[in-house]
Amino acid sequence: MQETAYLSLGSNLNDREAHLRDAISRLGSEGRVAAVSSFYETEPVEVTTQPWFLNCAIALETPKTPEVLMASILRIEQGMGRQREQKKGPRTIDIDILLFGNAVIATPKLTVPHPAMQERRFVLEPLAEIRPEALHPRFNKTVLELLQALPPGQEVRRKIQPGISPD
Ligand code: PH2
Ligand code: MG
Ligand code: MG
Repeated sequence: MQETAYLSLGSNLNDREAHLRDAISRLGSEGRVAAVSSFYETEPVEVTTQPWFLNCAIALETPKTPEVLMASILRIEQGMGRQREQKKGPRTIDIDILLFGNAVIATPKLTVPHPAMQERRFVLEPLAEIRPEALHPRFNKTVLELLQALPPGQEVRRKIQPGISPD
């Protein structure tokens, strides 16, 4: 069985665009990359004293379970040289599972939907570009509704058309 997972990707070290492209290409081994948003220049939130991020969202159709996909994501992050020094600090690549079909998961290793996605413009804007009608199964709200409910703030600028077409 195939499910559609929505992932958020972010980088704020060195060649951020190359890191996003590399991660998207590696994620292609975990399923079919069905949509890729534009790349957005985004103000750092939570840990605000770090460089601006490049963020995007993708849709991945995958036969894997959420747990197996999460393990693959950790491997990809490690393979791309991610160091875990400061929590929420600068990173070559961060890949987060936002939604996985209608799954609601709360285990020590994995929380789906992503517990902070509803607060983050850098997540919701790219995701609304590719799938505004995707449903958040805990809140029963669409991604577009969550985006429209955000308070003002958190600068997010659409920057690069990735030019990656789904296959
Ligand atoms: N990721 C964080 C914390 N803050 N800010 C932006 N703009 N983009 C991110 O990807 C990001 C962040 C923790 O994962
Ligand atoms: Mg993250
Ligand atoms: Mg992460």
